[in-house]
Amino acid sequence: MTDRRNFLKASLLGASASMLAWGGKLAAGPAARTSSTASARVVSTWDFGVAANQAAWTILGQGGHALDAVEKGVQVPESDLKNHSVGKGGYPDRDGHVTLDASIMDADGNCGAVAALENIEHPISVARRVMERTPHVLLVGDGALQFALEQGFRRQNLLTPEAEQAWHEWLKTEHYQPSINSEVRDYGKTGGQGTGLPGGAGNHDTIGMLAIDAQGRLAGACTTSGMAWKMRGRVGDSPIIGAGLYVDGEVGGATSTGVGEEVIRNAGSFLVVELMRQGRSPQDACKEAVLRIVKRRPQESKTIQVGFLAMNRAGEVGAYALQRGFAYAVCDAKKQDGLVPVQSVYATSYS
Ligand code: SD4
Repeated sequence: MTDRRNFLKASLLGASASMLAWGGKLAAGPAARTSSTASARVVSTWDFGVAANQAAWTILGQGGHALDAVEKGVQVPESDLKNHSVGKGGYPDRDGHVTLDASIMDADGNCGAVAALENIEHPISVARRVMERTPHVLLVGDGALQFALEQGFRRQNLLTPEAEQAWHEWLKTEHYQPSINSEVRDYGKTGGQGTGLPGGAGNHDTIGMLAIDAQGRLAGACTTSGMAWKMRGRVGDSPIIGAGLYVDGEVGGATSTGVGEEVIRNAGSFLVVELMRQGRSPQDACKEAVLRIVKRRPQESKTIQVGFLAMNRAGEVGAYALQRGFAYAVCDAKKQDGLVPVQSVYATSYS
């Protein structure tokens, strides 16, 4: 109960909110679960995860499957034109193409992903079709688009006038510098930079979501348009199973956000899950994975953001980041709009 009270406090995101992991176990262990939704929970990255979680909860709250919940949840930012780089409305690569990466995974090792997919609003749903209707795990580029169209997805232009204008601004400098916490630039009070500089603020967003349903089934999803102004053909961590997302029903799940190259280098989400398998708490496991990035790239790690979010099979949640300003959203039967600030290696505030 103490943990629960601490969480509720933290979720208010007041100036003094302590940066806690949500350590409360769910009502019943996986073996003893009933179909009560008291044992369901969904978590996701960044402030915009709150709305995504609530969409996921429309499924979890009715005893639905975690896999359906994460797919439905992350479709919210994929369709949000204000979110400049998950799905539609995302900022393009340096040649003006909006290219999307997404992955989805369940507790039994079933997974599917798409990378560098263009002109489809919901890459997460295409990823799920790859998982369920092909013998493969990852489809990329034109092949992914061809598959999506065959599956009945509608082809559409994802480059909004606003994103196109931002791209033209960027072309004036063509400076590629991922900016820290651009994900929350529109949420200035919680750590966004909001500088509006070309090549600076607003050049990456990702949502990673993990859910456990009333029957103790875990699933995860991750979707993004990756780093804005990236090279054509660049693929980040989000569609790479083990990097941007990993789920193992015996242990738990993990997902990541930030500069994907550093996550791929360390097989980040797989590492977090393996550390939890060895007995680490979700928070400790995320911290260790972040510290690996620092160890490998001590200088660069000061200038970029990477955050991990994890949930074990008991429903305990933890996260850790390189820089301040990362937060995760939590939704369960008791509270639908939790938002928890995350501890970081570096204390510099980028707000
Ligand atoms: C990528 N990890 O493509 C993604 C970007 C991201 O928050 O997470 N931004 O590297």
